[in-house]
Amino acid sequence: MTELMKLREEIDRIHADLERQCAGLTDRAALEAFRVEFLGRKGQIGELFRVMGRLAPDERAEAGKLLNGLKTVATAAFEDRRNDLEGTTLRARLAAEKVDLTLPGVYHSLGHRHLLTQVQNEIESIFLRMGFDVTTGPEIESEYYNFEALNIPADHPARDEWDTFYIDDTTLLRPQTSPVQIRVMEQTDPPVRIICPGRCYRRDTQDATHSPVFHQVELLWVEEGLSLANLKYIIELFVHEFFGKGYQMRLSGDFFPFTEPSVQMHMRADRASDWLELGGAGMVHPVVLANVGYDPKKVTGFAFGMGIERMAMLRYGIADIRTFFTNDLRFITQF
Ligand code: 2NL
Repeated sequence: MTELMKLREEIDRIHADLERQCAGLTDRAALEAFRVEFLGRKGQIGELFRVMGRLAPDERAEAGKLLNGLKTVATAAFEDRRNDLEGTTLRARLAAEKVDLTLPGVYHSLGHRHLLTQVQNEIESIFLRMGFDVTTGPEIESEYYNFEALNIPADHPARDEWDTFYIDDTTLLRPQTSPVQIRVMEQTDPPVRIICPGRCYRRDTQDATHSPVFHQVELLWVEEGLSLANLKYIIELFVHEFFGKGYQMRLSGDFFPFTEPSVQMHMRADRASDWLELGGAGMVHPVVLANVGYDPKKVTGFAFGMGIERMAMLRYGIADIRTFFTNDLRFITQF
């Protein structure tokens, strides 16, 4: 048997062997071992190329063709198997990582602002759009800013201890935000156009409409030539912005020591019969203007005050003011 014949037999054997082995490969490590075994530099096919040296020159061309053919077959078998295995791996991964888009989502509970804060922010933005500044001031106040400056004499019932929490003889928790306006006017020349939202305190017995802690927004506009008509226009604008167009408003007489004349503000849904109280208002009393150094003959102003809880209760039909402060999530999460 010639060397070439032996080579042919060897090629056939290796060919059969590699096809059989290749079909049984099931993972990357085995595939790599296969590559080294047959196609590596010292692999079975590589070794056969060394036989070439022992062949007669006229046999070498054919031997080369046969060996190259074997190498091509082995390479193709290796690559096919590799592609197969990678496809299987990919399919397995796709199956394992499949996302079922029809499953219900995971609920993440997000916090949000308390209804009172939402309502206060909304009231602020309505008046900011009208050109008012938002100002705040201390909750612990002196009798002067809270009462004297506001023309509330010492014997006025509002000064009574029963209404106000006193810290000492002349210091108290503010029962309204008016002292903020006094402080602003003391430091600013007219025109003044501000709203003062904030927490207030009163020694009321708690019930559905009274809380010892509550929130108020007061508005103040002082400038030359303002009248009650301007006040009425601003309130009406606010009612339409905050509650909606389908509401009417009405002013009726009242008394406050710090305004003259003083009025009560009411609103009513177009089709309703009951008037709902919004708060009080009036033209700033000349004595108050003089107390902050303004000339009451030159400038006039108007002011009003309303409860933020009350605005929220009217808009959302909330029956009890205490629900704002008990932090029951069944209430809070509704808004
Ligand atoms: C109410 C009534 C009111 C004012 C507040 C005010 C402030 C200054 C001068 C004059 Cl600095 N007035 N504020 C005026 C009228 C009524 O509040 O029922 N509040 C809930």
